[in-house]
Amino acid sequence: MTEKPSLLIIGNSNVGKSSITRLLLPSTKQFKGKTGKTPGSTLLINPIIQKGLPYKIVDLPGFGYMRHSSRRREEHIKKQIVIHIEKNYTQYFFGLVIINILRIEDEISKYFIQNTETIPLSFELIKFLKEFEIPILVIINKIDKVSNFDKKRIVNLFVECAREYGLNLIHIEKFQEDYGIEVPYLEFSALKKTNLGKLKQIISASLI
Ligand SMILES: Nc1nc2c(ncn2[C@@H]2O[C@H](COP(=O)(O)OP(=O)(O)O)[C@@H](O)[C@H]2O)c(=O)[nH]1
Ligand SMILES: [Mg+2]
Repeated sequence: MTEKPSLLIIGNSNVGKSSITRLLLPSTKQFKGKTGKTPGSTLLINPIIQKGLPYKIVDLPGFGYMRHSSRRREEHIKKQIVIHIEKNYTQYFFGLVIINILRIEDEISKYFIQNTETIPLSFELIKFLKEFEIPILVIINKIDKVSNFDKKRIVNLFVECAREYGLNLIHIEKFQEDYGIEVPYLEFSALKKTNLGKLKQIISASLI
């Protein structure tokens, strides 16, 4: 029997990884949302396997994942993520990079506007995953927390800034290529289940 392929769910702490995982599971009874927690500085990789779910879910912290952790610890975790992906990239059929819409402006301001030598960590992560040819979808989560006007403004800022780093982010509805320079994004709310049907459809389509 062949093993189930894995779905990667990756993003900083508090962006909604566990909430999104829960929405994808046929049964949420045993799921307490404890994946991706990293006690000490060891990256805990604990795939979720369920009957009726045709893939495993692996939840990993992003590249700059905690508000209260030291720079050193963050670097250490980042190294472990890199090693894990280098070793295991073939098991991943798809990756969801989760971003909190409320964090975008801060990140861009810190890493792009104030210091043009650095790269926003989300873009670094996306580029890293692209190198391994893991098809990815960027999920811009928590859109229920902003007005429609702000949503458009922030998403535009995100897309334009990504372009400065050679990343072509494109709305999922306009996305066509499987592998290319383009990376699709989906506006999402785990709270309101906005675009959940779309997300499930995209994941299923990439399983075949
Ligand atoms: N308003 C809102 N809150 C959300 C959304 N997704 C997650 N949250 C909340 O954000 C917090 C962190 O979510 P969680 O799934 O634990 O994030 P994780 O640390 O990435 O696993 C929780 O309080 C969630 O209820 C969303 O789409 N909208
Ligand atoms: Mg979590």
